[in-house]
Amino acid sequence: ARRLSSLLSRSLSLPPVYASLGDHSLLEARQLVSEKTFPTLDPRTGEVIAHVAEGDAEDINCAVSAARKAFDEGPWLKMTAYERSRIILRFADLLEKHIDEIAALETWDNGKPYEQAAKIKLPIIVRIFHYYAGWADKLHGLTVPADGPYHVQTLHEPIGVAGQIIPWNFPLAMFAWKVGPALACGNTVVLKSAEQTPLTALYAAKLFHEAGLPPGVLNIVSGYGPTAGAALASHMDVDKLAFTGSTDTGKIVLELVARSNLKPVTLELGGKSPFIVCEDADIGTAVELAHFALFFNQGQCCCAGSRTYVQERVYNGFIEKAKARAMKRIVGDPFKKGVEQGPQIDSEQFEKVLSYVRSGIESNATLECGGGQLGSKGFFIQPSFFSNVQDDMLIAKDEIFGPVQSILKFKDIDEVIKRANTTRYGLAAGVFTSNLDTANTLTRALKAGTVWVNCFDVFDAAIPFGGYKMSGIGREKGIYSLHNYLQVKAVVTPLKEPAW
Ligand code: TXE
Repeated sequence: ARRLSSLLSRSLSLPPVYASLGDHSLLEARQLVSEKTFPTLDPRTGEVIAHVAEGDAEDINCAVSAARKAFDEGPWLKMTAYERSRIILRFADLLEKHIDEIAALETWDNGKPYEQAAKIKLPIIVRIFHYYAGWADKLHGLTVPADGPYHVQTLHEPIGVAGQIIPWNFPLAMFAWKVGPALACGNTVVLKSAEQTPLTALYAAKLFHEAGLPPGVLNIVSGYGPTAGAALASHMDVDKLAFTGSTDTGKIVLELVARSNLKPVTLELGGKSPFIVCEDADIGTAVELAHFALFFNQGQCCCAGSRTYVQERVYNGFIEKAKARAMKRIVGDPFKKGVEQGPQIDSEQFEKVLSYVRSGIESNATLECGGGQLGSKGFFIQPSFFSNVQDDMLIAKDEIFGPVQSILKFKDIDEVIKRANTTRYGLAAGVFTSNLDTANTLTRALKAGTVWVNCFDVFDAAIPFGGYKMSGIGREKGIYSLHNYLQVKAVVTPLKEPAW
């Protein structure tokens, strides 16, 4: 309690629009622009944690000009890549040192279980920054064997000012996936956090400042999508935009980009990922991982395994075990030890999830357990479980983004491939089988950016992540994300003497 109350006072004193102090300080700029604030709520109770200053279009302008100045005038780009790498490493070390506080802040603002945040999520985030720090001094172009007497080389250059818009389901992980590669490649950043979860990005920016990041290199704007987010997406002086959020908002962002300066865009959007359990799978493991694939993070995962397809011979046994597992799920205060599931993020998401439960019941799927609010305070939902789900039901087509598992029956592999691919999404898929040929057939046939075989939600800094179809454009993490933040310049020089 003592630690939390000290955190509270510190979070209240965090600057609303944070840039490193110095010549380009946005702290001064902010006095001139938006003086509005918005509350960020504790999803356990719906009560206000803190009032955070609300950045709007003018604040975005200030942040972009600070980032532009830092990019054009240095010292960020004038540093050696090794020096930039050292700053990112120092930040990662500070993050590691403050894991307990940051995990507490993340739980408080977002509702995810503290144990999961501190022991699993934060160490992965630290690892992401270590990974990208390692890349900073290894980004080089090629020499190209072109026809004719020319020396041809490619230079890999940072793009410039990167605009980044992130969601609330994994606030600091999304910060890491975006800020890590952008800084490693030498860009400067303006990041708009989600209005539901502004706190950890501000805290992280403070640690970046402590790590020695020069003024103006990383600018965090807390604020709403249609104001601050839209201003960032349509800004003429932003050179690249990365967005994670809903498919509908992704379309709006793409339109704003098209109407402004055609900055390159990466989008990481929604999903309705199939989780396929074949009759020869280890059913015990499949039950546990299907449960994890759907319920992890309160079901608020873009890659949640939200269509569990089970082969008919093992269907009844699977239902029995999976239902028992869902009923055993421990839901409660996410700060309590052993709690597996906290509250949904806010009342809007809470209502959305419950309306999908009603839709499942109305369309005659069988609600095996759950289906309602848990307790009377905050946004807690009972782990909910539907059997007899058909492909054309809304609960099998839309992204519910909550703790609602849907089980569908299938006969054979060809059929399940067709059904699994009949969706506008293509983010991820899970395949459970002990037969290598079946695994190979499925992994090649499924239209998804990630296929996990006999495992799920394995996130590693080096593994690329992104979607087919309406789940997005481009890939984040791994070497693939570096391409998002680099320009390739071809340099062609005549050779006096032919080289041959
Ligand atoms: O998302 P939005 P919301 C899905 C999930 C969820 C639904 C709605 O199904 O139920 O989206 O959630 C910013 N211009 N995902 O409404 O609107 C916004 O401020 C520029 C999946 O929270 O997409 C926030 O920072 N930006 C997803 C970010 O976009 C705008 C994670 C995401 O908000 C904007 C979250 C605008 N006009 C929700 N409007 C995933 N892929 O993991 C909003 N934003």
